[in-house]
Amino acid sequence: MKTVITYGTFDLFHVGHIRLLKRLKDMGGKLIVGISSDEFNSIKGKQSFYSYEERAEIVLSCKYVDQVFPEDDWDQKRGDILKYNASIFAMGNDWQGKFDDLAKVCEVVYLPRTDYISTTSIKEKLAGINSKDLELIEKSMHDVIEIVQGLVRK
Ligand code: C2G
Repeated sequence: MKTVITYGTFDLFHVGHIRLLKRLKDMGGKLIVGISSDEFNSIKGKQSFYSYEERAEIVLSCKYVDQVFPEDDWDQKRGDILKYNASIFAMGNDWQGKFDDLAKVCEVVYLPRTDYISTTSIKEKLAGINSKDLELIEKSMHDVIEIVQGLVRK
């Protein structure tokens, strides 16, 4: 039985997350997951729909997951690996190469992502708008604000 450790926000839990967690569970037998805290998400530039507590409860309810804990910063992984005696650190391959330094303390594995789904794409579909259109709208709004402010100053 090997302990596998992974990290993520896991917001709007979807099949991409589940398929990764299943593969990780199959790799070692025991799977522990660092769930990004709301504060750490801010550092990552992410605004999750669900709170840390809700995301942790959802991921822990997944049959492939044995334990969850908070991920509060980029630099805790090495300590966590030693603390939980993890043999394998694994992430989806959108992180390919980013954590190779952890090979000093455990095996590092990157697995193929499930390509067609992401939390961002879910949010965009539900909002009925894509990120490019949203950027255009936001830029137009900033332009209008500048024009109005110019008029007010005259
Ligand atoms: N993932 C996946 N397939 C998807 C979406 C995500 O395999 N369609 C994987 C990611 O590669 C990651 C994990 O699911 O390994 C969690 O993804 P996110 O919740 O987006 O987490 P992220 O923002 O990548 O945070 O310190 C590491 C960070 O906390 C990772």
